[in-house]
Amino acid sequence: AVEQRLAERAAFPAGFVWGTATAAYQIEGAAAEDGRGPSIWDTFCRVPGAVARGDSGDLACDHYHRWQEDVDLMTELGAGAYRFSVAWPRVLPEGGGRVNQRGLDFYRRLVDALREGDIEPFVTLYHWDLPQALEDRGGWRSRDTAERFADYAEVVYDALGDSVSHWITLNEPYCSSIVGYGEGRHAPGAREGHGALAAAHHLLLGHGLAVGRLRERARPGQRIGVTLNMSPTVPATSSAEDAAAARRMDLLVNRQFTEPLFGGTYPADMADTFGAISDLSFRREGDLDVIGAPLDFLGVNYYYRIHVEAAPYDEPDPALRTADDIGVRAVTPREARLSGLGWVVEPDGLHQTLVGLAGRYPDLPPVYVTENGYGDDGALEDTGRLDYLRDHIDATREAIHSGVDVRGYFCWSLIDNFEWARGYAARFGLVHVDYSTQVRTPKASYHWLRDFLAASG
Ligand code: GBH
Repeated sequence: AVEQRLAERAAFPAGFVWGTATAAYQIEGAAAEDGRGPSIWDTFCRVPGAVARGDSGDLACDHYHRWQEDVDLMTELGAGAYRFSVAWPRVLPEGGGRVNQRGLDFYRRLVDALREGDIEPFVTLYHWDLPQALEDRGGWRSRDTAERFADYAEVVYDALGDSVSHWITLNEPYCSSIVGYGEGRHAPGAREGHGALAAAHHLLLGHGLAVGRLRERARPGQRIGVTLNMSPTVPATSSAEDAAAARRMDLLVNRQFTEPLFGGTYPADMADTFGAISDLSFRREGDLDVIGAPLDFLGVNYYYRIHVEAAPYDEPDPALRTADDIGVRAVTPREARLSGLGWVVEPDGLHQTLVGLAGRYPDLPPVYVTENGYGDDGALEDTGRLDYLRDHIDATREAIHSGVDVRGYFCWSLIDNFEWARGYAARFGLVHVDYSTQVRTPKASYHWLRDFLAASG
C-alpha cells in the first residue's frame, strides 16, 4: 500500500502544492473583537429563517484565538500550503477610510506562524463578508464598491505583502452575486435580478481594479489570481430544450465569469438570456480591459456537476430568485452517487472542468484546485469523504496527464465550520470540531491524507 501511494504521489509534478482551505467568517468567530466591524453575514444571520437553526459565525471555531492549534493541525497533516481569507470588516470596519491595525495584526501573527511551519499562505481577499457599511450604500450593486475593494486590497497588501506569495482577489463571485443578490439564500439576502447581474459585474470590476493595485506593488515571484466555482452543467435528456437549459445554466454559473476574465468578451447570449431581467447598463466602456487583466493563476473550486432540465421560460421573471427564472430546473439523476448532503459525486466532472477550461481559453493561466470537499453530518469514520478526496485527487492527476497545467490542490476544509445558510449541521472538515468545547479531533480522512502526503517523504 505504501508503495502504491508513493507511485500515486510521484505521478504529480515536482513542486505540486498540497493544502487545505478555510474562510474568515466560517472559522474565526470573535465577531465583535479588536475593532472588527459588522459584515453582511453578521446582519443576515440575524434575519429569522435565513440560516438553519439561527446559527451565526459569532463564535464559529474560535479560530481567532485558536489559530496556533489549527496551524499545528496543518503541520501534522504535512500540507505545504494553506488558503485562508482576510475579513474586510476586521481591516476596514467601515469598509473604507480608517484602518484597524488590530485586525491586520491577527493576520500578521497567522502568516508568521505559517511561515515558521513552512506552510505557504494563499490569501483570499474576499470570501463573502462585505462590510455592512458598504452594503448600506448599495453593496455590490454599486460601482463604488468595486473601487472600495481595490483600496482594501492595497491596505492588506501593504501589511502582508512581504510574506504572502499567492493572492486571490475573490472567492466565487457567482455566490456573492447570484446567490446573495438574486436567490437571496446568502447575504445580503436580496432578490433582485438586476441587482444580481450588476453585482456580478461589479465584483469582476473590483477584481480587475485590485489586480492593478497588486501588480503595481508585487514583489518578484508573487502570484495574483482569482477563484471561481465551476460546475459543468449536464442536460437531463437528449432533448433540445434540456440542452438549451443546460447552456443557460452554464452561462449563469460559469461563462458569465470565465468569458470576461479569460475570453476578453461578455458572453454573446447574455442579452438573450437575461434581457428581460436586466438592461445590463451597468457595463461601461473599458470595463472589459480592467476585468481581463492578465492573471498568474486561476483557482477552481469544484464540488459537483449540475444536472438540469428545461422549465417554462416564456416570460422570464424580473427577479432571479431561482434558476427557474431562466427556465432551468436542477435535478438529481437516479442512482447517482451522493455526498452526505445529497450532492452528486462525479469526480470526472473535475477532469471535465479542468480540461474544458484549458480547451476553451488558450491563454488560461496555470490552475490550482482551490477547493474540493465533501459535506456530511460529521462522523469521525468519514469514509465517504475519504473516497471523495481520493477520487478527485485522481481526477486532478488525470487532468495533468491530459495536458492541463494544474499546480496544486486544496481540500475544503481543514476543520468543520460555519457552512453558510446550513449553519453548523453540515460539516466539511478533515478535523471534527465540537462546538460546545471547541475540541478538534482528526477524522479518518485526515489520517488518510496525512499518509498520502507522507508517502513522498
Ligand atoms: C464553497 O461554495 C465555498 O467557497 C465555501 O465557503 C463553502 O463552505 C463550500 O463551498 C462548501 O459549500 O443550500 O442554501 O446552503 C461552493 C458553492 C454555494 C454550493 C452554496 C452550495 C448551497 C447553498 N456552494 N450552495 S444552501
